[in-house]
Amino acid sequence: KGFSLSISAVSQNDTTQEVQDASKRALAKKAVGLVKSGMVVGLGTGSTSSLAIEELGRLINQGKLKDIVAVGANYQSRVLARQFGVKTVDLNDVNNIDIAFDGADEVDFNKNLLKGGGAAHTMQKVIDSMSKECIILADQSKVVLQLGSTFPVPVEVLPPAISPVLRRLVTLGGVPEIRSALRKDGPVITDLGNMVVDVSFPNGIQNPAELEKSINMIPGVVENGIVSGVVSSVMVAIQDRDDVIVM
Ligand code: ABF
Repeated sequence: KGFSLSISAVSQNDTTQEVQDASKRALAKKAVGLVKSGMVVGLGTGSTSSLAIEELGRLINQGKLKDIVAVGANYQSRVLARQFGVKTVDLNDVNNIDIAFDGADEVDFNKNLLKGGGAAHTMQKVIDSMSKECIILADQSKVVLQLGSTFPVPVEVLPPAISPVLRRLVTLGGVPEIRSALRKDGPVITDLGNMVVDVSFPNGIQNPAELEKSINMIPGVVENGIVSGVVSSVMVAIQDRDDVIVM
């Protein structure tokens, strides 16, 4: 995640991981089967989206898909796209996106998402929300009854506004923690140059759409990881049955 350019799913050895990887790959293949020649494709981040990028490249290189251009949510997805032969353009060079593939940290049964584990949720939300069709790729461990059950809400914040934003997040019932970088003595800095605050809500998130708006109303907040009312369908890989369910 983050700035790593490797597809972490492919480098693991243990059997559980291999089964999980195989089901993620099957999911990616099924999703990319929805792409048609001439489409503008939005590329999300994370291990499952990375497999979708790889699969898209495979179909392009085999000549099964033609005239595809893609827009990537962050450096990771853009670099991977080039690596696998998918042509990328700047988001500002396209008027619309036909289909976008993205991952999530949590998905509820109303197709609301919690994103931002990879600190790329701001641009992911821009791409996902401008796509005619936004497809989320998830494994069954991501499906929850209520958002916030297993992950805090990531909030991207302008660094000079960090203290007032932290105070306002507390007034919303949150417990904020600045995300720090692994192997570095300092905060995570996003592709956009901002900090990330992970906010847990001990009383639960009853209304994701309302909380999404309330957090984004705080001056100094760039974007938060709740995504409501954007997703067209969620494709969930069911490992035990080697199957995919579409929500
Ligand atoms: C991104 O990648 C994020 O919003 C989410 O944090 C993560 C999901 O990654 P994975 O597919 O590896 O679980 O889409």
